[in-house]
Amino acid sequence: MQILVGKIPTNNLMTTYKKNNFFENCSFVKGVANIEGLEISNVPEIAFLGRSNVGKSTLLNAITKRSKLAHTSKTPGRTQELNFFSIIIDRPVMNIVDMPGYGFARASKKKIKEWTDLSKFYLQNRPNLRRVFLLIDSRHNIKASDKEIMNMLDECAVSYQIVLTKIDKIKNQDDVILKTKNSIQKFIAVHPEIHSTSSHKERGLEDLRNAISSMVE
Ligand SMILES: Nc1nc2c(ncn2[C@@H]2O[C@H](COP(=O)(O)OP(=O)(O)OP(=O)(O)O)[C@@H](O)[C@H]2O)c(=O)[nH]1
Ligand SMILES: [Mg+2]
Repeated sequence: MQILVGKIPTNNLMTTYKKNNFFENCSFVKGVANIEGLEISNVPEIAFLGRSNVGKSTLLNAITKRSKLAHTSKTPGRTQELNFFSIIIDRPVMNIVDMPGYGFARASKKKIKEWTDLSKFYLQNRPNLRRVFLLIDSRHNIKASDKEIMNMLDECAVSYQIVLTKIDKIKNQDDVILKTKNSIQKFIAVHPEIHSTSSHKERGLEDLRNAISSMVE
């Protein structure tokens, strides 16, 4: 599909993109429910990954300032496909993928296996995937299921970065950041800088926008 194909922009173009409200040019492209539905793309891509209900879809809406772009829900298991979004400024310049969450115990075993297999295949076979933003609920710290994913990303050398979410819910942000820093030390492909964000209170979003948009430079 042509919409997912484009060239990597130069720095000059990037400056133009920033002026043009980069993230506000984001639109939904398609939901992919199985491996056959994945299309090859050479557009720089980033993905939001994390446990169910951690706030992936809400964060996408917050960074794009589009409250209804991705569907969100109080109940875990809202995003059930790999949802592809594209930033188009004359042509596609970046893909953003909102992934289904893991660790959602109430879905059927069959559904969980389908999402896990699709997500794993996607993460392991995506040459244009520049970075995975791995979201961690700041109240819960990094859990065994997150570590499993981090080990897998390490093994297939996919660059990833931790984004703490819902920091409006915690009192001691510095403690949480320190604890998270300690827990990621033995991992390999993880970016050392940790983002801490609140979509609801619009905290940490500009830094995250900068980190994401730097992926196209
Ligand atoms: N307090 C607070 N709540 C948040 C924040 N971000 C998201 N939430 C809430 O967390 C819940 C889950 O948000 P979603 O964005 O749907 O989570 P998700 O990670 O996409 O979940 P799945 O699609 O099920 O994997 C919703 O009730 C959101 O309102 C935040 O910054 N602060
Ligand atoms: Mg979601």
